[in-house]
Formats: sequence, structure tokens, C-alpha cells
Amino acid sequence: MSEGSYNFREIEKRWRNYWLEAETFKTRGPGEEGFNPEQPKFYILDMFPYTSGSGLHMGHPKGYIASDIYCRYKRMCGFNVLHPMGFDSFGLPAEQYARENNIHPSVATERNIETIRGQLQFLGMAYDWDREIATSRQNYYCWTQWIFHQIFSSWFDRDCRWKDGSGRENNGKARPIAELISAFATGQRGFSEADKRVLGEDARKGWEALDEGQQAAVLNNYRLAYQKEVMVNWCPALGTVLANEEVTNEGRSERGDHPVYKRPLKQWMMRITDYADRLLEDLDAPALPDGRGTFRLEWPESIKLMQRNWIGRSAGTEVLFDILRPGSQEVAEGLKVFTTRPDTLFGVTFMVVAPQHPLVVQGSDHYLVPREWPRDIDARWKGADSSLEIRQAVAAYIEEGHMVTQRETQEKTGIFSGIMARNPVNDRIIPIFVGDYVSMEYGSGAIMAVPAHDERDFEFACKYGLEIVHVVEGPDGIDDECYAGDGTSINSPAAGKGNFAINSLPTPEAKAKIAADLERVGRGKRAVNYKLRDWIFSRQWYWGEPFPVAERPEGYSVATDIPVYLPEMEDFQPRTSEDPNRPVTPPLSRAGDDWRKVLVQGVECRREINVMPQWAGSCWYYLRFIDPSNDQVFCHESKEKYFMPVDLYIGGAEHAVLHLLYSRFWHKVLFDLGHVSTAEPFKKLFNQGMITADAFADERGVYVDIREVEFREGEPFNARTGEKLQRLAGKMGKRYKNGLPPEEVGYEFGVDTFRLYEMYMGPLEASAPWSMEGIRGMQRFLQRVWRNFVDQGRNAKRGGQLTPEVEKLLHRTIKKVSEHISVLRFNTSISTLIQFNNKLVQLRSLPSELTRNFLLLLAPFAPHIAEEIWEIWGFGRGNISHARWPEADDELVREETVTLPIQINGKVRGSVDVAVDIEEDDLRRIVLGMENIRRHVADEERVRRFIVVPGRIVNIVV
Ligand code: ANZ
Repeated sequence: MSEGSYNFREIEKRWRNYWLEAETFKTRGPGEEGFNPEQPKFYILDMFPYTSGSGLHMGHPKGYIASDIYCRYKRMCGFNVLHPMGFDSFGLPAEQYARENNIHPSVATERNIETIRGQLQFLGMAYDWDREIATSRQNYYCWTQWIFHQIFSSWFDRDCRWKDGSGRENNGKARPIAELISAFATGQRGFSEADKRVLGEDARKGWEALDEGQQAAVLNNYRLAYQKEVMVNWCPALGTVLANEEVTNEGRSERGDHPVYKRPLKQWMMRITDYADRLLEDLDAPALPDGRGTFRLEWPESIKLMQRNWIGRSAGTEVLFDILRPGSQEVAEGLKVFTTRPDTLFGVTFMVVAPQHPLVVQGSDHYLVPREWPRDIDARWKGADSSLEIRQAVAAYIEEGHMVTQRETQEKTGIFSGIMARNPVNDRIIPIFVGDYVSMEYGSGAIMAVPAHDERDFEFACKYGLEIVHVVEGPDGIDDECYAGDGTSINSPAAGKGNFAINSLPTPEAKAKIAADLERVGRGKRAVNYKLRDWIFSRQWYWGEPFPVAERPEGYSVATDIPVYLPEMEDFQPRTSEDPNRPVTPPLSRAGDDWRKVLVQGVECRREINVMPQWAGSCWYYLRFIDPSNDQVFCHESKEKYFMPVDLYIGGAEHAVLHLLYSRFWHKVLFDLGHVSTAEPFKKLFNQGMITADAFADERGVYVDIREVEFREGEPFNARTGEKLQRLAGKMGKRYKNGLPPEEVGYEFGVDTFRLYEMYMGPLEASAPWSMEGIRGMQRFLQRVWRNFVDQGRNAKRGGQLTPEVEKLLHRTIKKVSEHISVLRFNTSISTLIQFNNKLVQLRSLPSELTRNFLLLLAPFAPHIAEEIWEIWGFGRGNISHARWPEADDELVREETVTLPIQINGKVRGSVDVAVDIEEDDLRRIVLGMENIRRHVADEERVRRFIVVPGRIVNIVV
């Protein structure tokens, strides 16, 4: 088939330039010239790209094309659409790219931005480029620093109960730290346990009597951005700390495969755990406030679930065990454990504490003296070793545990601590172990071990020959191994009125009873724990936001003026080494004194030399798009109120947890402090699937560039050598040599073809493989459109009246495309258009109205060709993007429905009214979604057959 006169290269270039010059996609917000306050808004956001260096390949634009189609559709429906684009440009990968190419990161980053912007413009994206931002630019990150100040200057008041704009009760709120200070100063508030720990003796003094350093230390316990010495993953060979996700299961760096060590380091932290409950509750809140009313989150259930699991709320009981003085029954102190199974207390045969637990770290000298063993202790622990030997062994074990990254997959190890404890429910004396499967970061860092009912304890008990006592009987009787489920309590005191009498009670009741009894005798209380950890917010590289804080000579940190610009340094490379104990020296430690020294209130301070993590800039970029060049505030209030929340956020599921959780957290802090009007930033979230691509390798396993692969009867061959190749299904990427730059594909096949093809590959949320054959098919569609409407249509075929039949078809097409586009089902929208066009090419004449409507429907998907034909037919020039989306005439669409009875296993159970030509997939979805059908079918998995006799009946076999 010849191309005819469809010169897509020229057409696409022309319109691309026209849109940019005419500012076709400029968005106007409140206070801006041409803004119409009557118009409803729609904010559609893409997850902005990271500028690491290689530009985009044809897999990246899938989400961008989808959002572009949707934004064009919404604009045509009369919305004031905000659809901006920017660049996530700070962080280690950008720095490493710069290093590898020997270019300064500030130069490399702007160059990469140029490349990607060019690629996106080439793809005809309807962005308002005047709103472009980059997180590494000064006029952006100064506001990231401003937000840091807001977080640093506030604390979370747990006791604050308040109603949000939707009338809902909320617990806990960020408040200015000044309010906390005045509460301390007036004596309205006393010191917490943690405050007393930092103040020691001086905790008895009043606030005013404390020196500034002490006050700062207390406030550090409350600030939402605070400093703490934490265990980090230190990679000396890269000269930086790594996130857990960047460390392999073998305890090595993902990048470069270098050893990683655990090491304590003072870091900036974000107290995200204070927001755990609100982050959890708002996922399912029925009504959240926005500037105009309320909304609720429309997120994929799978993403909500991932966030819930990540937050990991766990409600249980804190139980207090006694620690005995060596050789006696005398109680030395208490040991708290967190358990979700207090009903198994009679099955506790030992305890385990984390290697960092204070009991063994500080208290070891005191307790490690098993001179005389209690009477009922297991013979193995009696006089097994001298106390000195035990002490040395424990010390060696702890030392080892400090240096190596521990992983869940590793075999559990432990060592007897020499310390004994007493179980509060039966006074049994049991040994305490130090073990690596207990984490200091969760609960109290100590556990009661119940090997009969906990897999981890079971494994440990088997390894070290410890006793196993069954206290829960499952539905299948007593399990010889480990039974972790619910059942009935056994081997516990007979059920009755007495304390801890739980025998024969079902697990939930046994839990409740024993928890209540423990509480009554002062041995336990309800406790909630979270998997979520506070966010380590310091990084030891150069290319990031400097912290707007500095350290006073006394050693505490204060806020400095903003902006704090990143100093220009030629030597920005990290210092690397083989030695895990080498001091950590971030690049900024080598910045000159003119940068490092700063006067704060007349005192010379030294600036913070860590930088913020890559996530910081992306935590709030959606707000800056609303008002990108404001140099007075981060975002003007009236604009924020008008545009927020983001109505649709499209991006990859790989950001399901961290990015979305971090930005929700920052947003809530800003909300609490009155800087934004919505409790949540993103109303609807959509995750596009990936584009996968087969990779091709020769006999030696070397990847062959897909441009050099030729197919003969479906088999891949190397086009140059003729060698037969093997096909490897998988992900797309540089190393597989199968990721073409989008402009290369666009140049060869046309951008409109490329856009249509990526959307036609299947449902947007599904992953699908790239295929050169597929894209050619899409090109043929557009060639047919061109021939029909231009080569033949513009003169010979033009004119005539709509026949009733064609009119009906037109309105049914409008209806179907509108319905599908509005729920992001672009593949079926496109197939509807293809079918429609197939009918149109058979017509002898093309009435204007028909052509006009066809072009309107095509425009969001293939905007260049639509704009061109629009002009050729004289409907306008360069304005199809602002033309009104067509509406289907209900009268013309309605009569096309039928009523189908629905049979399940031969019995009629209901009926459904559907379009005559409904596709089977749609019919199936509708029928299986019907209340009364669901009742009979129960579970879609059970449907064995779904048979449709078109126009007659639906038969379901379950
Ligand atoms: C005794 C017990 C018996 C437990 C049993 C479970 C089953 P989730 O649900 O994740 O909150 N645990 C507590 N603190 C720990 C720590 N710092 N490191 C490792 N494990 C810890 O898990 C709570 C359970 O995890 C707790 O309940 C405790 O083991 C363990 F049949 O206590 B359980």
C-alpha cells in the first residue's frame, strides 16, 4: 500500500511548531490574563521523568500518551485543563551520569532536560511548557527548602482532635513548634520519658532554666524533621549511604556490587510515623475536603493495599517480663515485649532480644553472672560456660551483628545471653537469647518466643534444641511442628474466673481475656506498632538540595536563611575507600569556608553538609506546577484552591509506596499548617502497564540491536550476518539493546501512528510486548483515513446528506468512544474508530458533518493528522484542540438495545438491557457485576463457561 500524499513527517512537524508558537495549550489560573472563573478545572498529572542521561525509549511515553489523550479530551469537553510537565533532576543517578561522562552535574542535567523535552515535544504532547520546572533549579529548590523549614518548625500534637473541612474527626495535627515551647514554658506541658532521658537530672528544672542546648535537645524529640543517630547501610566503595532497596540480599550494593556495612550515623529524619494512622485512614475516607467540596480517593485497590502493608499497623499487647538477678529469684528489672498473640503466653520457652538491645549492650556486666542457676532451669544452661566466656561470646556476636547487613532470608543465629527472665503468667524461668531475627526497630526490640506457634521461633528452637510447648490446638488437632493459626487454647489454666484462665477458649477470646487480665495485674497493656519507619532524610552526595540549617558551636542545629544554593564545586566526587571504618565525608565537607560558615543571629555556625534525598523534590512538585514562577510564595493560595486536588495522576506502579507515601505525608503537614486546602493531593490514581519487548541474542548470548533483527516466517535472524537468533521475552532497556528512542520510531512510522499503536496494544493497565508488525498495522489505518478524507474526500466525495443508517452509526460511535475514553479504555476507543472508518471508506459521499465528527473523535489520539484534515476541509485552523467534543443523540442511540435473559446452570436468574452490538467482554463484565447474578455465581473464578447467543440469551455455567 503506498503512502499516497500522507506526508506525516511534514504534517507532524508543522503542527508541532504551530502549537508551540500559538501557545495552544497554555493554561490560565486565577489572577492570570484570560482566566475564566466559571470554567470547571481538571488537573491531570504525569509522574515526571528522571533525568539520568539516556533519554526516553519507546516504553516511557505510554503513560504520557495516555494522559495526553485524556487531557485533550477533557479540554474539548469544556474543562480548564492543567497538564504540566517537568523534570526530577537531583539525585545520585544524575550525579553518577555526570561523573561517568566527566561533565558537571549542573550542565549534564540541563542537557538531559533538553533531550527529554525535545522528545516529548516531538510526540505532540499538549503540555503548557511555560510551566516547566526542574527540581534541581534554584527557583524550585529554594521552595523545597522553605517546606523543609515548615516541617522542621513544627511538631505533631497527638492530643489535638479536630474536624476537617468535610466535617470528619481527625486525631493529631502538626502545629508550630512555638506553641510547644510556650506550653513547656507555662508549665502546661511536662517532659516526656524521652525528654527525661536527654535531660537527666535537669529534667526537674523548668523550661526557662534549661540552657539553649538542652532546649534544642528536647525540641529534637518533637520536631517533624529531627536528627538522630541511626544504623545506616554504609557503602565505603561508593562513599555513600544506601537505601534498603539499593542493597542486594547478599548485603552488597545494587550498583557496582560492593560490600555494604551497618554503621551508626547522625542523620536528618522525617517523623512520618506520627502520620501513620492518618495516612492509613485517609486511604479509605468517605469524604476528604478540597477547596470546593469533598472527594474520596479513587486509587487501585492493589496500591492501597501496598500502602497499608508498608505502614503495617499491628495491634497487640505489650507484656512485661521480669529479669532476675543472677543466681536468685530477685527481680532486677523488667523486659517489655510486643506480641500479637498473648494467648500463647503459656507456650513461651525462651526470649530473644535484638543485638542492639540496651539489656545486652549496657546491662551485660551487671547480669552476666550465672553463678548459681535457678532450680528449674534446663540442665544445658547450668554451668555450661563460665560467665566470662559467655560475656566474651556475646560481645563478639554483637560486634559481628553490627557490621553485616542482616536479611530475613539468612539463617537465624543467636547466642545465650546469660540472663534469665520470669514469665508473668506462670512464673517459669526461661533463658534470654540475643538473636538477629529480632529487630531493635520494631516493638520493643525483644520478643517472647513461642516455638510451637511461630515459624521463626520454631526454626530457632530446632536449631538450638530448645523446648517446644503446644498451647493452641488447630482444627486438625495438635500439630507436631508449628501451628501459627487460630484454634483453641490448651495446656493453659482451666477456663474460669481466675487470672489467665484461658484453656478451651477460642483464640480471639483467649487473647482478649489474657490481655485484660495482664492489664489488671499491671503486667501488660494494649499497644499498636507500625512497620513504617521514620524516613532517613540525609544523603552523602553532592547533587541534591542543601539543608537550610546549620550547626551552632554548642552542637545543635538551627534554621538558616533561605535560599541556600548548592556551592559550585569542581571536585564534587565522593571519597571512596575499602575501609568500612573511614569517617564519612560528604562532598560538601570540602566546600570552601565562604559557603560552610554562616552567621545565624550573630553566631558563626557551620552549614549542614549532607543533602536531601532524591525523593524530596518530587514530594511537592504538583503544587509548584500550579504557580511555577512565583517568587513570593511556593504556590499562591487562590491558585492552589482552584486547581487542587490533582484529578488524575498517571504513572508507574513502581512508585506505589515511597513517592506516593512521602508526598502524601508532606501534603498533610502543609495541610495542617494551613498552606494547602486539601487533605490529600491525588484524587484518582492510574498505573499504566509496562511495554515489554523481546530481546534477541546470538549463540554467544550477546544481545543484537533490534534494528538489526529481521524476521523470516516469524523467526528472528541477524539481518547483517544471517545468523539465527534466540528470542528472549522481557523488559525493555539499554542493556538489552531493544529500546528504541521514540523519535526514531516516530520518524519512521509517524508520531500519530506511534501514539495510536501504544494505546492500541491492550488495556492501559496491562503490560504488553512491543511489535513492529503491530505498528505497521496502525500506520495502514491512518493511511486509509488520509486517502478517504483527503485524496478522495476533499473534492470528489465531499458533500451529500447523512443517511439515517450512517447517522445512527455516527451517534453510536460517538457514544461508545466517549464512554470508553472517559474511563481510559483507549484500546477499545481506537478499535471503534477503526471499525467506523472501515464503514466510511465504503461511502460514495462524505457529508461535512460526518467528517467533522470523525475528526473530533480522532483528535485526542492522532492530533496532527486530525488538525491537518480539519484545516483542509475548512473547519478551522489549528483549533481542533479547542473545538467542542461531540455529543451523542440519545434518540438515535437508544433503540439499539435488547433485553437478554440470563441463565445460570439452566435456570433464568435475571435479565439485562444492553446494546445490540455489545462486545462479549463488555457483556460479561456487566452481567457478572450484577448484584443478583453475583449472588448465584459467588466468585468469578467459578464461571466455567459464559455463552452468548447474540440477541437471544446469556448462558452461564458454574
Ligand atoms: C509471640 C508470638 C506467638 C508471636 C505466636 C507471634 C505468633 P506483626 O504481626 O508483624 O506485628 N515480634 C515482635 N517484635 C519483634 C521484633 N522487634 N523483631 C522481630 N519480631 C518481633 O508481628 C508481631 C509479632 O512479631 C509478635 O508476636 C512477636 O512474636 C514478633 F504464636 O509474640 B509474637
